[in-house]
Order: sequence, then C-alpha cells, then structure tokens
Amino acid sequence: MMKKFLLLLALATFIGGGVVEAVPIPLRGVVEGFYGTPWTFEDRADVLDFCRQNNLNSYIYAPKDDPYHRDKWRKPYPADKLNELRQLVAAAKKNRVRFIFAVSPGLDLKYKSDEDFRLLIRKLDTMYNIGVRDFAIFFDDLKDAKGNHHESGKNQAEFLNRVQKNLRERYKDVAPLITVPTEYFYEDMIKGGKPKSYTRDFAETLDLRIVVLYTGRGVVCDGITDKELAEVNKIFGREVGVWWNYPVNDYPLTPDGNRNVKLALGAIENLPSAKMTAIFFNPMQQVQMSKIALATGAIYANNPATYDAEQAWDKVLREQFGTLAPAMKIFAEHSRHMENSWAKVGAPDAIEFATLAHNLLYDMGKKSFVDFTPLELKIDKLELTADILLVRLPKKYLAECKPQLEQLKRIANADKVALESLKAGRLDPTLKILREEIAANEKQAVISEEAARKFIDDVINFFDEQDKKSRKRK
Ligand code: LOG
Repeated sequence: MMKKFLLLLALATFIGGGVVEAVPIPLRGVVEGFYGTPWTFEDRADVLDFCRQNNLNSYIYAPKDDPYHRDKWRKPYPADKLNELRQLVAAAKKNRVRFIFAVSPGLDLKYKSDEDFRLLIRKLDTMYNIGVRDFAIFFDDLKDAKGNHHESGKNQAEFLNRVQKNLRERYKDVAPLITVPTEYFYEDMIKGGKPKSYTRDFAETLDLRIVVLYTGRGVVCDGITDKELAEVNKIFGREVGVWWNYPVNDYPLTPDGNRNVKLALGAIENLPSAKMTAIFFNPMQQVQMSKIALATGAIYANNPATYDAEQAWDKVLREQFGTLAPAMKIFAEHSRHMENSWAKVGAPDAIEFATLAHNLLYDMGKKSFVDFTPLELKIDKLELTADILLVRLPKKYLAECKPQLEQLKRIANADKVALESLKAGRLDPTLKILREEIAANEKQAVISEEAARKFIDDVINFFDEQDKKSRKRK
C-alpha cells in the first residue's frame, strides 16, 4: 500500500515536472487606506476591474479622509454617496472581488456606550443592505503627539467581539471581521523583548476568528521575513495578515513636508514566502501609477514561494505599457525608493547611474584619464526618456506623472551641465541656477534623490571643495 502511494507520488511529481502548485494568499487585494483626497468613483470601479484581471480577490474601502469612514463615522452616508457605494459593491460582486467596508471609529468612540455600539451597527447594517458581506474596524493612528492613546486593548477587543457576535447572530453570510490594532507595527508592540500590555490584552481578548492586520517592523518598512511574521503570529495567537504600505506616498518625503510628490513605481519586494492569511497593498492617490506595484503585488500574492521582484516588475511594465515599457522602466527605476526619518521601503533608485556618478567623481583629480562616456550616455537616455514619455504617454497616465517627468527632464538637463563642468574642469555657473529651479519644483515632484538629483549637488560640492583648497594654497 505504502509502496503504491510513493510510486504515485513520484509519478505525480514527475508529470508535474517537480513544479509545486501555486498557493495563493487567501485574502489578497488593495486597501484604499491612505490620507488625502480619496479615489473617485471611477477610480474605484477601475480598480475593481484591475483586481479581477490580476486575480486579487479583495478591496478594502478605508479612505482616511472620507468623513463618514472616520471623523464623522456616526453619521450615515448621504443618499448620493450611498448610491455610489451600492454601485461599487455591485461592480465588486460582478468581478468576484470582496468589497470589504471599513469603519475607523477610534477617534472618539466610547467603547462601553450602547448608543455608540448601536450607531456602529446601524452603519454596518446599511452597508449589509446594499450588498456588503465583509467588514473591517480599524484602530490605527489613534496616538497623540506624545505617543499615548487612551483605550485599553481589552476594551477594544471586547468591542470588536461584540460587533462580530452581533453580525454573526443576525446574518449567516457575513465573513469574519478584519481589524488593525492601535499598536499595528512590531516595534510598537514590544518593549524589553515582550508584548506591551495593550497588545497582550488585545491579543488575549480578541475572538480567534477575527483577522488582525499589521504593517511589519515599522509603519513603512523594507520587508517582512518569515521569522518576523511567525513572531507576530505567536503574539496574536493566530495567523495575522499584512497591511503593506507600498506604493502609498501620503507621508512627507521632503524637508517641507510635501506629500504625494514622489511616485512609488517599483515592485513589491521582500515579503514572506511562508503561509500567510491575508495581504492588502495600500496604494497612492495616483491610481494608474499605483498599478505597477499593485500588479507585482498580485503576482506575489498568487504565489509567494516563487515570486521574483525584478522579473515581476519587467512583466508588469510590458503588460501595462507595451512599446513604452522600456522608457517607463527607466523612469520607474529612478522612482521606486521611499525614505524619510521613519519610513524606508522599495529598491534603491537607479543604482547603475548612482554608481557611475559616484565612481566618476571619485576618479576626478586622482586619475589622469577619466572616462565620461558611460555616464554621459545614461544622462542622454534619461532626457530622451522624459521627452518620449511626456509626448507619448496616454493622458490618464500623464495626468498623474507629468510633474515628475518634467522634474526628471530638468534634472537630466542639469546633469548634462554638471558633466560638462567636470569635463572642462570648471563649474558652469548656470548649474546653480538650474539647481535652484529644481529645488523650487520639489514641492510638486521628487525623483531620483540618491542618483540623478544627487549628482548635481555632488558636482557643485566638488568644485566648492576645489575652490577652498586652492584658496588655502594661496
Ligand atoms: C496609516 C495609513 C497610511 C500609512 C502611510 C496604517 C495601518 N495606517 O501611519 O492610513 O496611509 O500609515 O502613511 C499609516 O498603515 N499610519
């Protein structure tokens, strides 16, 4: 008997070419969870189509700045808004996408108040009546400036249990509730190697069927390992899901604090290959531009074990941009890394460019012969790329990336002047003017901070240093 089984197994492996079948993450999709202007009705309908096309099975409705979702969660939707939601729920159904309706009541919820409980259930009931069968209640971003928040994990979890129980008793077809705790990233859950009391109480009290989402080590971080995920599963006593903050760009990336100015055009990367229960990608306000990362996320979520970020990125660019894919790849390469004092995610921008530029400046003054050609070719290509895309990209894309393309063109132009200065051994004074213009435009568009944009500063510094040295000698 055993022998026969092994034989069959060997045969199956042989026929399958040893290929292990894909194991998709059960709940996989998009969470419209960013701050700032929410997506429009058309954007959402478009994304629901996109989900079906990419085998993503869920969309969470959680726009921070929809007042009826957060600030004024107690208020029912006005008729026109409710009608839009009804149409979206129908569109989701047609696309076989779960429309997960989320409320974020934590800003002023009274957890023990029967009246607040009733109002929350009223809101969910309205959604049930327009066809929603999946619900989420989020408690993220409730801390004050000092990092304090006022609700215990126990009270929050009890509230969620009560909601879940109420829904399950009245409706047989409602899916398990989804939540995000107030301590939603690992570093915030732990103190001295142990879960803090909020997290411990929340985890211990929460009904085991409720799905918990977390964002990784930090709010925006550069990956989650299998081991890290296992650790958080242990804390919550269940398989947790991931709320992944890429390509979202609603946080400040410039010293002036401007948001939505850099586009995250890279691939999803560095996520677990171990079994996971749910993953939701938080996108950018720029919906079309989000689709590059989201489509790679879909490839990941449909088979985490075999995912290759670079390969997925190439495939997605080809599928979405056809003959413009090579140009888009160059543009996107300069715009995938997102970093500030507390956030860091995405592959570095344009490593080859950055390395060439760095080595060139290093060689200057040290070697008698310096080859400018490789960097010159890169810069020419960059300018050409911006030109091509500014002319040829369809309107719906340009509406979202024109400022960044124009900024890239300015940068490439300044890079040329920088390179010519190095060749001539003398700083062309227009470079500083060009830099000022670029800096002024960084309120609208940021790109390639550590590569093409940095080269301008580096060359100016190079000549400033030289000046200082020669003045000293005199
Ligand atoms: C918010 C989210 C926001 C994201 C990036 C979660 C769970 N919540 O800091 O709405 O888009 O970071 O700024 C968040 O990530 N909080």
